[in-house]
Amino acid sequence: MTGKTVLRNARIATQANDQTPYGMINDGILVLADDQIDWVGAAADAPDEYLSLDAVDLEGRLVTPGLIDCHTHVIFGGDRAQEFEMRLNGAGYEEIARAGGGINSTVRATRAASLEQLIEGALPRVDALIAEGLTTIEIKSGYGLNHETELNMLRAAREIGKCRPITVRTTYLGAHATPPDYKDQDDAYIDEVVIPALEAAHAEGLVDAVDGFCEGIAFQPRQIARVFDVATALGLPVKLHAEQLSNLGGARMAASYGAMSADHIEYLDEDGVTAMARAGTAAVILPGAFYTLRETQQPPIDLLRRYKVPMALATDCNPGSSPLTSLLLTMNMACTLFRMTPEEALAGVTRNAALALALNDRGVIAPGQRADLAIWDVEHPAELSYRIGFNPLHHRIFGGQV
Ligand code: DI6
Ligand code: FE
Repeated sequence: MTGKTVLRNARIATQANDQTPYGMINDGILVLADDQIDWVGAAADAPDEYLSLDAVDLEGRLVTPGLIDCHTHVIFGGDRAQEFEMRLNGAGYEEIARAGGGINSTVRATRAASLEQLIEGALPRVDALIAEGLTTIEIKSGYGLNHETELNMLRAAREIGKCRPITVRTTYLGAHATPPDYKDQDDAYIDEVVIPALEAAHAEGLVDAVDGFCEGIAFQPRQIARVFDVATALGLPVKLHAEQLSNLGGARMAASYGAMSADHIEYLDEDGVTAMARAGTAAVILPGAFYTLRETQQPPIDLLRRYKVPMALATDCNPGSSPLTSLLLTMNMACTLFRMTPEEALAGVTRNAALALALNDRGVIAPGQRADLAIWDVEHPAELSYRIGFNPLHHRIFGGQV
């Protein structure tokens, strides 16, 4: 019985059954064996062999799965604080973009950064997320928009996974915007940069999934489909920024490729929701971008509930529309802005975030799952969504390591 860690006197939000809200087990025991969960249940049901082991007393603290941020752009050069200030002094978003600001200012700064600078710049953001119990993060490219820098962003993401105790899942987002060097030549950009860079990044083992931005100011569904065809041929799963500012039918198109998720989706209609439900495509709700852009169109939460589309929540951490590095604040925003329940919010950053990344070894607390856990100084899981700007993390366990 060596190599086992027993945690007792725990209140465990397993997210693994619907017999109790949150799959809650009060007075629970957790047994970890190496990097996996070996046993979980009520103390009263624990096998004698576990009760005789030395145990860590959690003194009634709440245990949840480690948090998962399933949609981020944490790697980028520079920042856009000055644009934020300019907008508050009256400048328009488009005016700033025409003056060479907006996403293109981030592209310039990202291209100018070395691999080391990209890593150094992202780590404080990643560390802020880790300090709140994050154990898995998805990181996108999409601010290079040329061959070399798109690959460098993905290399930086892989390096971050080596220098922090977290799992990093990379997503290739070459189809994020058309860069200035291809102004008004979207199709040529896709043919000459997006697709060849995807093939090269895949050959280097840098890509876990492929994403795109389907929007009037970005790419049309038919253009994204060309990228998804290549992804599918390479055996890579896809996901999509869809219906953020308008409804182009992006979610439906993504669902037709069996997409893991459709993200943002403020303008999604019932047609799109049913297509997602049929395809098993998760919804990724991003309240940070809604808040920052002062959007008023709400994502169709009731329809997603009615058709049982799993709802994940993520920061969308990026320098333009969501400079957000807190999953706890994201949960609070989802509750207050979208009337998601605290139970849905917690599932959104655990079980459903794992679904959105097609990771079936995490996101719930059950035997055989990874021992990625967050231990909180709170009594009830609703407290995680309720407080604003408060971090009650007590300990984080990654792969069984405290
Ligand atoms: N949707 C967004 O809100 C961000 N990207 C995307 O696809 C905006 C990115 C930026 O402004 O830098
Ligand atoms: Fe995004």
